[in-house]
Amino acid sequence: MATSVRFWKEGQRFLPIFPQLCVVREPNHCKMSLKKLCRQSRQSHARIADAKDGSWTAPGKLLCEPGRLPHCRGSQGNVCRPLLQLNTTTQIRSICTSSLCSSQKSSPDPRTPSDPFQLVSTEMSTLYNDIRMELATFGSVLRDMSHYYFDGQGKAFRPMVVLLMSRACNFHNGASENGLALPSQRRISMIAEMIHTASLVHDDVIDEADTRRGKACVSNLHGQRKAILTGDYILTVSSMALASIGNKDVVILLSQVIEDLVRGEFMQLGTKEDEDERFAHYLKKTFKKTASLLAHSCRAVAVLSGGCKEVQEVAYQYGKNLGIAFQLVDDMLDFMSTEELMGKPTAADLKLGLATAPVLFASEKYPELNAMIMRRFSEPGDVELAREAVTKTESLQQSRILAEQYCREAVRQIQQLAPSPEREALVTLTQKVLNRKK
Ligand code: GRG
Repeated sequence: MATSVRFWKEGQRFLPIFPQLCVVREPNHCKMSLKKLCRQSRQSHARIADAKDGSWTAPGKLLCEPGRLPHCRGSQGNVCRPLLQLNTTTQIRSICTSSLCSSQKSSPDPRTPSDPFQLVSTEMSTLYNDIRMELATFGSVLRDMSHYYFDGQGKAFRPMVVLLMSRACNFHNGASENGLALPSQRRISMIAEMIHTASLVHDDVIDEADTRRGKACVSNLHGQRKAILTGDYILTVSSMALASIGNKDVVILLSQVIEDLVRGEFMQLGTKEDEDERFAHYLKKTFKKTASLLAHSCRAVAVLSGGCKEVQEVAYQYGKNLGIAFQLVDDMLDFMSTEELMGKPTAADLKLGLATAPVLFASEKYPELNAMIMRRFSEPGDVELAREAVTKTESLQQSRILAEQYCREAVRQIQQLAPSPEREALVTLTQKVLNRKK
């Protein structure tokens, strides 16, 4: 294994990868092998988990166990303690452990399942129908085109996260009497799926894709011009649904997502000349293209639950870290999975000129990849050589370790909320993201 992962060195290259490390700049981390760091941290994490183990105080009490947020009083937010800060080497190492489950010591409610899909299945069952009703229009072509992807064939990952987060925050804040998401929060889950779908429609135009979810994509069936308008239409209807919630803060949060999506797509069109800046550029792009939607939607439902700033931040950080992990796994699957499983061509990123995490890791060992990255794998043989380099190195494992780091941070964040089946489901979801095959 290429044990010495160079981005551990001080400076531009590693700080944005593990933002938590920014607070310390511990010189001993320089050039420390990822394996060694993970081994050491596993031990220290076990100690931290032991120390943090304790019972959750009943709703209404302001004090809670170390590392967990007290309940918020409405949206004033002045009773919450600041989030646990990562200030020491031990704490930093604690987020680098390999076992996600080890941090789940505050026992989940054993009576209720923490299966993410099952928990919100009732609320999800009518989601696509409700979205199709929003998109109802007199023009039958536009209606059919905009309904095309709301057929229950997608993973519906984003609405599921949003609904679970809504319920976890509501429980923490005592904001819902029936344990379900509030109507406004459910609307955010619909809006998140609509924004996601609009971006897929546009993405397929930009990438000149043929298939998506195992069927011909909209632009393939109806041409690029109508596909662009369909994406615009879905986006517009989602914006109207957003405005109808009547909360200015939430409108600002979800509008930021749209800006991020466009900026992220723009960033993907360019390549950083400076090798040291490439990983940071890739992760920033990943946040904007994929994680921003989850992060801001999660914050929006925390706002709607009356969560104080700290709870909002927990929700945002969970969505952000889970979203980055989701994209890292997506980028790995592009090298590992099959078209049949994914419902879209694999090995596609290199052909589109994109250098994702596996290639960036492989370039540590094969510096000749850097020239190919710069010319976006445009010369004959580039794609094949890059694929070979990824196979020959441990770059896929390194990408997975990175995804695990983000999932671990997502878990650490969400565990600051009061324990509930939904909170446990959000923890379970991090493992599902890591182990997904499509
Ligand atoms: C129109 C809002 C808007 C944006 C235009 C084209 C563009 C700017 C952004 C592209 C964003 C994009 C497509 C990011 C990819 C995110 C991603 C990993 C998609 C795959 O998500 P899955 O696997 O898909 O959840 P399913 O099919 O299950 O929904």
